[in-house]
Amino acid sequence: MSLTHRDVATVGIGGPVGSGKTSLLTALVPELREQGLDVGVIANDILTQEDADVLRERFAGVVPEDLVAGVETGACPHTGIREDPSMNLQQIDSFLAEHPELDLVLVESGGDNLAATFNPELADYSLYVISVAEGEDIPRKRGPGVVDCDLLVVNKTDLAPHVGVDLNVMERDANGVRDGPVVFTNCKDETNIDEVLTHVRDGVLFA
Ligand SMILES: Nc1nc2c(ncn2[C@@H]2O[C@H](COP(=O)(O)OP(=O)(O)OP(=O)(O)O)[C@@H](O)[C@H]2O)c(=O)[nH]1
Ligand SMILES: [Mg+2]
Repeated sequence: MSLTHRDVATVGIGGPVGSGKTSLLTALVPELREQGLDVGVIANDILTQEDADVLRERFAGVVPEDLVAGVETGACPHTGIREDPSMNLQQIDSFLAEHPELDLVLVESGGDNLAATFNPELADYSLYVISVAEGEDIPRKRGPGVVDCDLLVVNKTDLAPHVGVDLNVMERDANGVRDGPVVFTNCKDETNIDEVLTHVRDGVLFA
């Protein structure tokens, strides 16, 4: 397996289906570009290029088209980021062959359950995105994604009043099951995206 991805910093973004991983990328990437960083993006999907197509369109004029790629992982989405990340590593190698100037590659995992974590060969820094709409109790369930990631993102805070979720309880529980940082975001109006950005920059680029 090639290890040329070690020449570029990598960030993994995991989390359950629909929690807001692609939306978070949509908010983060233009900010990273504005800060002068050359960024590539990989979207893992089970059987389609759906997220990659969406992101390529959203990043038109911001990220070169050939630096947004889809990886189709097949039936078991966490295999492609954990047990056998070779498809993702090959994609990073392809990026670097054409764009050796790359500073950072962000890898979105296909939506999965609470167990998906990134192989350290693939991600130097990992984010796990859950949403308040999945229920207040998600942090308490101690899924490895929630517990072991470098940064836990609790997204869709705007929906909390509509789904009967107390954000203070989620914050207390999240901090109770993990030592690392937790950021509450709303990707719709970009609340606290700057905080996520600071954690990513500190965690992976200035580590
Ligand atoms: N209200 C609200 N909706 C959000 C927020 N973030 C994302 N969404 C919506 O939630 C839906 C799913 O968002 P995505 O970003 O596609 O989620 P994902 O985790 O990438 O989904 P998969 O890749 O399919 O697992 C979309 O309709 C988004 O517009 C948020 O902060 N607030
Ligand atoms: Mg997505």
